[in-house]
Amino acid sequence: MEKEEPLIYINGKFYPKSEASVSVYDHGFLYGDGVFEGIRAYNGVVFKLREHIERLYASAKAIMLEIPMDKEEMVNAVLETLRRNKLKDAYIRLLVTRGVGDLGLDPRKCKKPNVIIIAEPMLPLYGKESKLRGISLIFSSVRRDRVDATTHQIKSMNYLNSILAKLEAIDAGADDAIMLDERGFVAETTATNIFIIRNGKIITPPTTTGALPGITRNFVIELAGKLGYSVEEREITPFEVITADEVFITGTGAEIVPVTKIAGRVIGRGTAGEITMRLIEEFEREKSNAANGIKIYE
Ligand code: PXG
Repeated sequence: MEKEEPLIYINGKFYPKSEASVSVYDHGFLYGDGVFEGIRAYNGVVFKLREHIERLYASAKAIMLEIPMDKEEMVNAVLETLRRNKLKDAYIRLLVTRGVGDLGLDPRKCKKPNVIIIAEPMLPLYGKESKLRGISLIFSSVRRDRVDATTHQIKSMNYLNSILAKLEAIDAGADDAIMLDERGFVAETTATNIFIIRNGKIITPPTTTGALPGITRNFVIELAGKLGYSVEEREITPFEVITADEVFITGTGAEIVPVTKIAGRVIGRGTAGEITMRLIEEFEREKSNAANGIKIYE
């Protein structure tokens, strides 16, 4: 028997993957004019779904895109997509594009945003062994977009800034890249937030560097508190990263991943650090806890 195709949500209807498409006149395609979320479900619980929906609507507000449904309807659309695909563990991509317009960039020509929800079984982003061995980063020469420009505080469909940095990382043979703000302070990586540990203190850059207010980042701050660590949000220099005892990154796809090499320098002892491991263990325990998300099936 052939494997069933995933069903994709587009504007309230479900289409098999091979038939799920949007117009080449959609300004999401023509201009990257839209917003998105990457979300995960663990064992029947959509992790921090309400927080993701809140951030989606905040991003939409920032680009003056009116989402044609309310937040509760959006929560239900995500849950329904997971049910239709009979998924308990999944990666969910939720997009709202400006919609179909003409070839000019005037958003007023786009009368109806497109709402798209894709849900698929999750493939681990960095693989299991990277959780123990750690990954390598470089410092990208591509600066994070300015907070008074196309800031990554908006989770928009324009990721060229990150992609340019990712290309640099690939070219250098590293797993990913740290992006600095225009002043030279550490912001985040191409698609994750970054934390460093120095003398038992956990530190992460503020979103004023242009870093996305990551949902995993917030959760890690919460978990650290439970484990008795406080997290300081302050500006971090490249020097402080290189000479840190431990470094790790956080994101929906990545979860928590130790960083053991940066720009050729070995971090700490070159393996996942002790506090990082404790946070990973706590994250593993908590990620499918119904208190941290919304149940798909009752
Ligand atoms: N910074 C940027 C620029 C991001 O795009 C994060 C940080 C981490 O945020 P969350 O809320 O996921 O903790 C992101 C996340 C993925 C994926 O599969 C994630 C993002 C974009 C594309 C894929 O993890 N954004």
